[in-house]
Amino acid sequence: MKLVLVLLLMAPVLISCTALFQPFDCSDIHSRDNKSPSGEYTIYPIRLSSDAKVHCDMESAGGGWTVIQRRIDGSLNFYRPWDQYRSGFGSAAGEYWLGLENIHQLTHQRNYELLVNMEDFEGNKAFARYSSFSVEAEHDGYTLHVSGFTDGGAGDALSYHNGMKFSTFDKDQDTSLGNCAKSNQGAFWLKKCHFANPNGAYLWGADATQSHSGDGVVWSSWKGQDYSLKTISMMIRPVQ
Ligand SMILES: [Ca+2]
Repeated sequence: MKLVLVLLLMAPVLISCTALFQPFDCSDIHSRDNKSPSGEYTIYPIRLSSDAKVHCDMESAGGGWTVIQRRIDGSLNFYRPWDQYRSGFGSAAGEYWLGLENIHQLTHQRNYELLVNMEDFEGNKAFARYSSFSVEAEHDGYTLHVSGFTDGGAGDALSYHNGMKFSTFDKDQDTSLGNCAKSNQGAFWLKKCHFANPNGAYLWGADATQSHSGDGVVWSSWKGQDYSLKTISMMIRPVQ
């Protein structure tokens, strides 16, 4: 009887402890319970002030990855203006972009590695991994820093973009005379213009006519500029 009473008295404490768990990223969720499945979780990248729904990949290379960008079926239009790339769009259950501000907040507070998983329409899979990934603040144009490439068959299409500011069709911060985001239907750390266009138009595989070169969901070091991938996701995890 006494035990029951003690348990009853402790219940609110136990419940509040559970409620107070506010993971910074998916690695916190994975560290707390390494049997947590891949799926949708809530994280708190700007500490307690705001939350974000994300997909956590708990399987790739040991798990604990926070997915910052996800294309799986072409159901979501990624051709969007600056304010949406800044705040994020889509749904963690499907396709989404986490948002530059959240990505900056995460990578500003911890040191991250980056994994890019991708798949073509023939069922082939490949990845590219980078030992260091961070994004500067908005007043620095959300400049990308990426280095330490490891090849998982996809090749290195991202190092070219290192040091670039982020561009959307309504905010041209690329180094081309034209507007790369407009001419390639994308939004990315565009240069002159790109070797990778993960936020490009969903164009369903190979384009034999090459009439939309570079406009698709492109990772050129794997499939070239005229192949639009079936899936691609960019995910980050803290490094020790
Ligand atoms: Ca330009």
